[in-house]
Amino acid sequence: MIRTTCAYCGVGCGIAATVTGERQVRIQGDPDHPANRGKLCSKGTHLGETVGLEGRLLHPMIGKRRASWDKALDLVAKRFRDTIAQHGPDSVAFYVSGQLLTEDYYVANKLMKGFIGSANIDTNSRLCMSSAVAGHTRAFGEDIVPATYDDIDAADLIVLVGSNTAWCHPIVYQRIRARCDAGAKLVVIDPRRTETAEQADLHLAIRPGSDVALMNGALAWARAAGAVDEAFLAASVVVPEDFWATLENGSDLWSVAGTCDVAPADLRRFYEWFTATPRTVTLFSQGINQSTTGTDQVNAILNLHLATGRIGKPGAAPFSITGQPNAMGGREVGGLASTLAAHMDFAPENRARVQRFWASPAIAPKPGLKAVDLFRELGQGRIKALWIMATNPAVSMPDAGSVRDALAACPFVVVSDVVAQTDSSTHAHVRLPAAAWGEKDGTVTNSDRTVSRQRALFPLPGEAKPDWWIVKEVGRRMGWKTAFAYDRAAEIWREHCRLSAYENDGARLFTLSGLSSAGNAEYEAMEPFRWGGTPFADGRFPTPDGRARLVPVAQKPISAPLRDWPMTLNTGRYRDQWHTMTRTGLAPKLARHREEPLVEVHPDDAARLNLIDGALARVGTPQGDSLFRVSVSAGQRVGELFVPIHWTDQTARGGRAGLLPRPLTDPYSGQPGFKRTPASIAPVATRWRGFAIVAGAATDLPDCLWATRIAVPGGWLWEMAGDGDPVALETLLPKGQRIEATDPARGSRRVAVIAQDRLAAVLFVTERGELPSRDWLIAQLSAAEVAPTVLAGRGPGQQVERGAIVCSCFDIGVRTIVTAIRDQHLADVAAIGAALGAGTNCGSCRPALARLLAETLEPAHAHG
Ligand SMILES: Nc1nc2c(c(=O)[nH]1)N[C@H]1C(S)=C(S)[C@@H](COP(=O)(O)OP(=O)(O)OC[C@H]3O[C@@H](n4cnc5c(=O)[nH]c(N)nc54)[C@H](O)[C@@H]3O)O[C@H]1N2
Ligand SMILES: Nc1nc2c(c(=O)[nH]1)N[C@H]1C(S)=C(S)[C@@H](COP(=O)(O)OP(=O)(O)OC[C@H]3O[C@@H](n4cnc5c(=O)[nH]c(N)nc54)[C@H](O)[C@@H]3O)O[C@H]1N2
Ligand code: SF4
Ligand SMILES: [Mo]
Repeated sequence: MIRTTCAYCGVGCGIAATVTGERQVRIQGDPDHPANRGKLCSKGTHLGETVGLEGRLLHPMIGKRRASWDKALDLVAKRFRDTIAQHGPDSVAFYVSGQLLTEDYYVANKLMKGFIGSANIDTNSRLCMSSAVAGHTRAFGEDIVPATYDDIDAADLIVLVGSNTAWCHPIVYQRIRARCDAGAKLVVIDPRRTETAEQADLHLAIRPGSDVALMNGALAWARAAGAVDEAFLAASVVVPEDFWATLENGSDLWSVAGTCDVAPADLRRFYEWFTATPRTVTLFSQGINQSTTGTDQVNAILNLHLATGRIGKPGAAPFSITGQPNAMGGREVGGLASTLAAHMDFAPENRARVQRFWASPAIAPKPGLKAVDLFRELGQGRIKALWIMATNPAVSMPDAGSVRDALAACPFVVVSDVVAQTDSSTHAHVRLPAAAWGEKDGTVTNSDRTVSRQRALFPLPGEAKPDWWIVKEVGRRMGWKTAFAYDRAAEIWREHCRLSAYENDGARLFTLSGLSSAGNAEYEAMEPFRWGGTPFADGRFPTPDGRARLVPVAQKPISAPLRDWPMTLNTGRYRDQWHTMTRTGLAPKLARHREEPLVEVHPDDAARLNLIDGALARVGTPQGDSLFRVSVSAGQRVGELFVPIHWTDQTARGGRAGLLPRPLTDPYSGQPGFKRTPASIAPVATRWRGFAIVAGAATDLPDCLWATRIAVPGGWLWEMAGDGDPVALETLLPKGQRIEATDPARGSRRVAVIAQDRLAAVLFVTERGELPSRDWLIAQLSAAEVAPTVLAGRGPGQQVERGAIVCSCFDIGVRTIVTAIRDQHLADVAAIGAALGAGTNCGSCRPALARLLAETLEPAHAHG
């Protein structure tokens, strides 16, 4: 058994992994890890399905040709060196990721900022939590997350702002639920009625972008009610002269209710609960951060906690929960273009100190380009060599179409990735094979400052190498042999710890001073630990005067809908997929919760705009457009759309959320506003729809209007629709014996391909007819012989229709659950678990089960 940390989100769950074969592993939660105490969500539970080598990049590639490591590394070093010699250090850039380990991140940051001498290294964390970083720095003087998960266990009121925690941080959510079961109240502030919101004591479906008004109103209310902690303010906080005047303006209940578009009674309930509950934890993520006013929104939350003294005490804290597994490690090494290293900025004394420590020839003189600016300059030809590591900007950047154009035009693009083909690596001149989760070895820091080890489970496959190794090799080949002479991750870790403590008299709270002497064996055996204790418990903050700052922030006017773009587009995540699906997309168990990218739209809008549930629609913005399948949902506000971010050119035609958002950013953090883009939506007519199930490796996308691909046991399921001739779908079918049936009256065609006596593929297409359930046909891929009824799409006897998968651990579908609730009179989630098993393993589906119960038992009050 090997103890490691989950590959995915910032909860940072510990995993106990047992390798059971070549590239096979049994995954269990680590009962001794403080973040999860043995639990795992659906994504962590099914990590074992993602460790195969299908689709991996296993060799360095120059263009389309395999190259030796020596050739590839020499080329990268030479092109960067030459570009710098000709155009200066700011003509090159790295774009890195919160999915790198701390050791990888440290080496990349050191190479760019200390040796190349530019700060043009930014990270996808810019898109993720840079507004939190900027907000913390404005309020506390340093980017410190004051909360820990233990605070959840001690809270009496938990406020989730802009966070779909039940889907995106499921194990934190389970901790929240446990606390609610013990009596704490849960308030969810989100324009959508998410599964998180459905279970809340109070859901405020606010107008998007109105969070500052909401928080300022809460503080004004608390102040009027005498809940401001005057003693704490006097001792520990600087209150600017205009602070209260700015705050009070427009902050009465009725004005806020109008701005936020919520019922005054609901708002009042929140304000009263907040005022009355000293032990309040406010967790926030992308609904707050990903906004052109994200930093102000963060500070509005921090103001609320500072002014009421709800910080540095158990159960009382603002809590920025991080998305990626090592977003926090990236902050610690200083991997953002706007930070230098180890929680130091670009002040002259910091630059001198870091340069001294690195004994480096150069030190970045000023902050570098933030992601959106970086890709803009790339497009304008000012960045001439770019190295992308562990991120997929051609999908995940706003206005991704322009990012693709910029990548295509850049003279030299290097991509380090674990998979061979991504929408970004299509544009790479050099692709470098990185070690993946299960092979890499180092440390990550989760949302609550707990540092854990990720450990290798398997030997490195093919020629894959750890990211730190790749970067240090390039550093050495650029001429800095001793500075990049690392042999193992532990050496880098020790250097990182030493830098955090270097000339640190306590002015920087981030320090790992005790750990810099850890030997290799100690590093190997390192237990999870949290740095920073309970920050601010002594009422002191890392500012020159030791006091925090209240930051006056005012609600910006929210623009009225535009004539041509009357809708507001929101983007975000699905429960069982991770970002661009390069890894979760491999797991059949995770694929069937949401099989296709849906655009969620309110029933009133659907009726007005002729959008039909299950049909296709085109979502457009000034940046681009893409098709989505319509899902009519009362959980949306009128005038607002929601689409998921996960589908790419590798997995779908259509469903491309990244093409749509504007590249507009917050002025302090540079974080793009992904959640609020003026958009339009219109129905798209198709002549036919169909699906294919194909055994074996994934094939290229067929040429039709709509096609999405998901993994199923033994192969792939394609869902398709189009207006042309479905003959283009033939490209999906392998060679073999064919049986076929057509029904001209319904415009239907059914094909099965048999190879070596087994089912190799089926294709079902229809213009006016029905399509059979996919489940039985998928199961036939694994059958020893081909069923005679294969073209009927069903076996003999009664078919059990599962419907969309709700419980991915036990493959239990919505129809099975609803039938059981009705027939067996199940009254609660536990009863469903006892009857079907659903929800008894990872628990990620328990919010969905609760909703199905409510809908089935009280259809009149059903939620969409
Ligand atoms: N399943 C899954 N989990 C993940 C990830 C994943 O890809 N899949 N990614 C991880 C990463 S990197 C991240 S950053 C986190 C993100 O985790 P979350 O932040 O929870 O996820 P999102 O779906 O991006 O957005 C959160 C919510 O913000 C709401 N929102 C939009 N606009 C506003 C607004 O103006 N005000 C308020 N109050 N709310 C608003 C949206 O409706 C949405 O429900 O998830 C992590 N966990
Ligand atoms: N519209 C919209 N866009 C968004 C968001 C949104 O809410 N809405 N959210 C934003 C946020 S918060 C985030 S965090 C980003 C995420 O967006 P990305 O970072 O672009 O998404 P990933 O799919 O996680 O990309 C990680 C890449 O690294 C590879 N990889 C995995 N592990 C390793 C490794 O160890 N080494 C190397 N070298 N490569 C590895 C994967 O195969 C994959 O190609 O998306 C952002 N974009
Ligand atoms: S909550 Fe789920 S995805 Fe996040 S770290 Fe834990 S198991 Fe992994
Ligand atoms: Mo993120």
